[in-house]
Amino acid sequence: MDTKLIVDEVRLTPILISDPPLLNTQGVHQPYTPRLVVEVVTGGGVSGLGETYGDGVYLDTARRLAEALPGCLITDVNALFGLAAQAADTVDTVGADDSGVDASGLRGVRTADKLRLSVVSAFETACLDALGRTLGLPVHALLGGKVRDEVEYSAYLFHKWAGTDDWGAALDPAGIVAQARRFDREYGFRSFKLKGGVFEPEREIAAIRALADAFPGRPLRLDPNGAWSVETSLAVARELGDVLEYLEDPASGTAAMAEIAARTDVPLATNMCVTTFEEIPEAFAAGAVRIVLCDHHYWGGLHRTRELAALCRTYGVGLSMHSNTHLGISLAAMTQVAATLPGLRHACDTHYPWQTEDVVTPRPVFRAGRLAVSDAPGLGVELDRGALAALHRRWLDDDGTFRNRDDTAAIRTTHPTWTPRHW
Ligand code: GKR
Ligand code: MG
Repeated sequence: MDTKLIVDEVRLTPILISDPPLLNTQGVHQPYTPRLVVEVVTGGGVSGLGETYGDGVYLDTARRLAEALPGCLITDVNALFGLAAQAADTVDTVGADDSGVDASGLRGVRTADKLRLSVVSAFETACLDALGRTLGLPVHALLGGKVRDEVEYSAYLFHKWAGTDDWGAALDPAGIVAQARRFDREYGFRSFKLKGGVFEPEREIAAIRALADAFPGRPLRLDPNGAWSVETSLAVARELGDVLEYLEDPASGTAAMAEIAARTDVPLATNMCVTTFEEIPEAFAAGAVRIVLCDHHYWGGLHRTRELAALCRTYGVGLSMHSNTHLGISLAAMTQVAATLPGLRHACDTHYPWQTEDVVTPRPVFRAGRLAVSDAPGLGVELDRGALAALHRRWLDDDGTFRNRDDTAAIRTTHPTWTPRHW
């Protein structure tokens, strides 16, 4: 066996990255959010990179998987699912199967399965990066080849508090338009997504109207993460039907989404009610969504993203991408897989511009809202070991306050009686 294709060592580096005080239905982003950097090192001394959620429950499973991987082939990414299942059996996934919304992702209920898939995704990405570097091929070539040279991303607008960042507060429609103007000026994004469910719907409708006036004809999306009732969602759809590209997760659950879809022409998108293959049959049969927002982390990696894309094509459902707070390794993985997907008609989400710190160098640069698809070997990003060490040092020095993302705890440090709202 060629040792160049064999895993020699796996390095896991949990880090804390700074994050601005962005508001959502769960509260506010903490000043630091956990991520995990995975390095798979081959017998040939090549190192491949992956990135995923860094909360404690992910770390526990990742540690067991990292122990199991040496000796395995980097080509054998399908085996990761079995190895991860065995690894997960040995860890305590308490908190992984609660019935609430996932505090580290607002992506529907967190289950032990989704948690495991999110861990696998980083190992799969790292194996593909290592394989690409070994063979001198970009990851997109390992996925069948790119069908486009650039991937379009959308600006991700948030109501926010003033923080240590240089964006200032954005708490009303004028603040949201100012934020959008900066995204337009500095990144050239064409589409705008507003995170909703923060203020009463009237204020968020006014923000979208203000965006439509400021950027006539541009694609606009509003995503309240399921905070509205069916009737509220329909009222918002009536108000904004002429300007919305789509409404994202207006209400919670497939049944509510299906009822809304049956009563409005505004397309519905989701990253909350279709988050696993098991959820697809019911949602597609009910016509609950017109666009699925894939996230390679919780769908289980880049190959699974392509499997989801094939299903969506088969059923005439659109596909785009969801994102959470992430760094340049994940952005490179998103771009590589998006480059291989035919029929990607909606700009992908990314939180990346909100992140001032990164572990890759140089930082990716958006031009006209797009990222060029790298043809360099692997993911096409280089690890900045100094930055990685500094962000890991922050994680080591943390007393535990920020090692698990908890937006509700964060908002309660300022508003002790705050509870999630529904309209
Ligand atoms: O970062 O606050 C946030 C978002 O609300 C994120 O947690 C969601 O997962 O961006 C996400 C979404 O589209 O639902
Ligand atoms: Mg969403």
